[in-house]
Amino acid sequence: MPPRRRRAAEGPGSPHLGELLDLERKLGLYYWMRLTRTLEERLVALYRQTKVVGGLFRSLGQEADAVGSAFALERRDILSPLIRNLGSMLVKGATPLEILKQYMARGDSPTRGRELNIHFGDTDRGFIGQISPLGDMVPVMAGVTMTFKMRGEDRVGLVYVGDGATSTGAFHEGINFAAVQGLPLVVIVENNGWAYSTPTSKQTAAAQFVDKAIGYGVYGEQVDGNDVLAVYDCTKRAVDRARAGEGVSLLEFMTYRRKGHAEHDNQSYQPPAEIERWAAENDPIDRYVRVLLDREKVEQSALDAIDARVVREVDAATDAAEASPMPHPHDALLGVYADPPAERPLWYREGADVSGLGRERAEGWGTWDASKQETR
Ligand SMILES: Cc1ncc(C[n+]2csc(CCOP(=O)(O)OP(=O)(O)O)c2C)c(N)n1
Repeated sequence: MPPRRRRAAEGPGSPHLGELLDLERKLGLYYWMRLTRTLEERLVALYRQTKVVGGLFRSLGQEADAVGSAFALERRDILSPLIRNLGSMLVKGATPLEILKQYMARGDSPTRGRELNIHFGDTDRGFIGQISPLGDMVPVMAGVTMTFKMRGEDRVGLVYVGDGATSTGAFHEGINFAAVQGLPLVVIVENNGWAYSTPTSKQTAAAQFVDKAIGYGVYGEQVDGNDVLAVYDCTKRAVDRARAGEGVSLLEFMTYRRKGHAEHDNQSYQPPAEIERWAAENDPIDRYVRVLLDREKVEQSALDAIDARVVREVDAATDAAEASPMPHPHDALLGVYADPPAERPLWYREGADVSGLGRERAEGWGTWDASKQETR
């Protein structure tokens, strides 16, 4: 089956699932995109104050891709995010406070300062902890969705890969296996033009990533990744197909990485005019604001109220994160050795009071209650 390129190819009979969303959900999409951007901007300020430990990864210009796709999932579905999918994790229930504590390596962050940035997961909320090796989460998600199929669970998996990750063996093995097994998996290739300093033209000889769907025998679709309603529409269709037992989809989101690989990268290899053009003409939030104001007839004051709410939430989370403690050195041992020890403690543990730590997970972590969330 030839991959579909864009919405127009569907014909008049096919409704646009994004446009069909009610206004509350459309405003929800705006909230999540604005929250993603504001939270990342706050992290940049903290990074410059040397309060962030390790690297800082931006998704500037890719907020629609992350938010619109995660929005197409149900609570019971599982997604596997990457460093540019902060928005996906927020939609799935990760909180700004957790993100800030992670980036600042605080002792009561989800990983207790033992991992950094957005490298953490919670299967209860439906996002898996990410790892750095590119493409490796595709076979992992093939395994996750295989369990859904074997147990007869009505659940779908979604995995993100960058254009660079498509060049790995793991990507190929994972998507091929999932395709052959007919697993309920959506594979999203975020084509943002660059993989570190490698442009897409040096990544693949294929004209477009969506063409790879033909080789794997799966459904494929390419979409404007900076149009949040189109992203939702395309992802929802793939999710519905997966849920209906129609197997794997490969979706290519056309977007652009407006910042360097991470905050330390000065992007000297990216043509400045290219970055400026995407910022001026194709910012996903600017574009969506125009849709809400002009087509949906939303009042500017309604958007201002969402912006103010986002700033309040990020301010409160920043204060709480800054007030939280750095990890206790003994935390590094928690969950590594049996407690109480089966053997006499190692010399450096003797006399150490780790009893107060008690739990493998930090206080409040893993106790998130989906039913109490206001939005989504
Ligand atoms: C197998 C593997 N090779 C190399 C790297 C180093 N590396 C980390 S991110 C990155 C670029 C990723 O580009 P892409 O997959 O397009 O995602 P993007 O950063 O553009 O979102 C590279 C080469 C890695 N993490 N794993």
